[in-house]
Amino acid sequence: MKDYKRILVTAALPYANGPVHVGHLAGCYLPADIYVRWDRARKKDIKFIGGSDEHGVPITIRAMKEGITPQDVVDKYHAIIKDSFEKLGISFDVYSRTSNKVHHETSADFFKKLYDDGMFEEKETEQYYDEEKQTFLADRYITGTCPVCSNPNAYGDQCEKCGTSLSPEQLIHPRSTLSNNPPVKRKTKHWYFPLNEFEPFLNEWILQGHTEWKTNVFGQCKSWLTSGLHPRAMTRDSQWGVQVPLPDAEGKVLYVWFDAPIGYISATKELLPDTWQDYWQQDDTKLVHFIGKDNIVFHCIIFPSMLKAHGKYVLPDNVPANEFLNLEGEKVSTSRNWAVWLHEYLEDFPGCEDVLRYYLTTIAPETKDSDFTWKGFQDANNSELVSIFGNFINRTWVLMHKLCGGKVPPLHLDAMDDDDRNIFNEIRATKHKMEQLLEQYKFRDALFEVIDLARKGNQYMQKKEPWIKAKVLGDDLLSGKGGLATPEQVAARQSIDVTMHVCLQLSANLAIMINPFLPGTARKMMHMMKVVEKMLDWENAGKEKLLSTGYNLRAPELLFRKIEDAEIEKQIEKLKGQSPPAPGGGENKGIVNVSEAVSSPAGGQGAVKPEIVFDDFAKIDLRVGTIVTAEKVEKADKLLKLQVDLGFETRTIVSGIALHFKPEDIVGKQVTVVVNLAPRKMRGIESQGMILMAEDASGNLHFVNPEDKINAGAGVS
Ligand code: B3M
Ligand code: ZN
Repeated sequence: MKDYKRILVTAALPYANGPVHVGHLAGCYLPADIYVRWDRARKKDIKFIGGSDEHGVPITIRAMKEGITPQDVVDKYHAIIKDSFEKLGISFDVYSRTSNKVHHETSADFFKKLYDDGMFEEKETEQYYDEEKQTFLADRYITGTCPVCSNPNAYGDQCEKCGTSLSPEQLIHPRSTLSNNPPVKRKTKHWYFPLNEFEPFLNEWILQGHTEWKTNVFGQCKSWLTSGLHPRAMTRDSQWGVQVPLPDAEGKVLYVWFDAPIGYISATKELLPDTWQDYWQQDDTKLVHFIGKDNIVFHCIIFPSMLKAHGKYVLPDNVPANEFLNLEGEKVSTSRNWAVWLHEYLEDFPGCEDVLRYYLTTIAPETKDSDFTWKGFQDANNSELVSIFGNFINRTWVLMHKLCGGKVPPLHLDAMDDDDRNIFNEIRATKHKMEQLLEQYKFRDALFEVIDLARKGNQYMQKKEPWIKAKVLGDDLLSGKGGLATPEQVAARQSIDVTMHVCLQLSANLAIMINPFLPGTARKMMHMMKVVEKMLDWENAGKEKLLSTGYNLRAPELLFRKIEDAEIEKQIEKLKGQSPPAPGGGENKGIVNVSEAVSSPAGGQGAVKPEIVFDDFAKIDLRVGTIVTAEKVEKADKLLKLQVDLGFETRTIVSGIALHFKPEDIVGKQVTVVVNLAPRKMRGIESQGMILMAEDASGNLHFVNPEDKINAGAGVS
């Protein structure tokens, strides 16, 4: 691994045309913040860059609709977004905005440098124009009839009914969504960036040089590069944005995806006017972009090509993009208001900022889309934060006050047994595992390790039962009145001391380990321990003597409170009131159809099932897996129990194929698996997915698999 001197972390700049929701937080801000907090605790030279993306068509449209200026729109939402991030502890070193002067200058200069180097091709093309609104129309703002499926409301870039990607010219009877008039064609000139010329560089840099990138990111890059890149217009006709810095460019602005990533550079300049170049132009900087999956092409292909073309800049070391977070089984949709907005959450659950951070990290869509449910949120709080982590800390503090006079008791080495020593081993092992996971951007698993350690703390305390030992001593001896007379009393005293000492050192370690994830909780613990922030330095993790013997500790504070059913029901009601879950609503017929097709194959002779829309199909997550073990299920002649390696994890799948295959014949075979099917118990075994099979005319089953062996986990679409 390269030895970096400094780290620069960026998180995607959210569009300031609306507030941010839980999907944004889970997708990139939270993982970025955890990573940054961990690096700060490791004393790395690290800067965390963020800001609002304040240009682009959606902002001008919103302004037009509301009869206000684009500046009004972005002022309003920038403030709301910034406030939500601050309250949730997203610890940017700078949270800037692309309407700032420094950004306009920086991005105009960047464009000018590429222009002067002869990088752009100037081309005149015809584009749709709305005469009434006097504006060129972005593809999304033109609707018309889909040439493929005749849906009358297809967009200029895609038909949402049949999923076909379109260009506005393909629409039958196009209309402007702004005025509802048919648009006219107008000639317009733009500057094109020759992305195609960067293919050799990208092929080498990504496909050969960054095979360690997350599979979802690497896979998307590969597919873009395989399909071939084309020149892209880097300017637009608009009044809102960064003016194109050329004499003959009246009414032209930089394309929002040209200027937005440069926003990372301008924000760094704002933060470090004198030293920003160290972070952007020195080879020993590790640049990491945290983003959601819809931004992969911009951060892995387009922006790096721009940086390369410019010549002076470092390229990202990694782009750990997340997949999407759904809400109660449906895609988050801001236009349909199907979302949990952060500013509303903060109002509804004051003091529960860390609970949201916790739940979102445990369900982080790191390898595949995941689902936010209010019930899941409540469970994560009540049965993990309250019952495991909070419970351990609380018991430790209460008992320490009750049995040890509020002081850290001594550790009697001779009185220690394997259980006591084992806790220290567990602490060190957890630290080590966390480091490996965090280094690989596996935040969910790293957090699991912390909770697991707290769970072990509870088990340890339960086994040691210091409260039972206390009975041997009685109140007077416990409080130090009178000497310990019998060997039994001495042993009891020592056992209590050791247990509580171990639990306290474990608590201090837990504070360090939870800190990157739940900083508010770590602060409360610091207060209870009466320690300074320095104790939370990562180098202290794993140490056995963080709190000195005899040190007086404060009274316990409740770290987490229970979340009641009524609070959850209120949120679910609120969500229901916001919008119907999906166009057409209700059950997802697509999945039902597939599962029926597989469990009772039709052999190809059956009637074609009713039509589904692309969205239904897109919900099914299909992956290639490799069967690693196979065995018969007792008392079930048709079932085989399989372990299937899916790349990101190995799952147990029960499949009704035992009459067709011998277990030993199918180990090593590749199969296609529906990985997001709700788990189902069969003969007491939970089946976590379903294998696709094809049935031929004679009723024989065949696996559906790739022609050549490929990596487990590969997506099928
Ligand atoms: N504003 C898109 C988004 O919020 C865009 C990201 C810019 S990052 C430079 O998804
Ligand atoms: Zn269509």
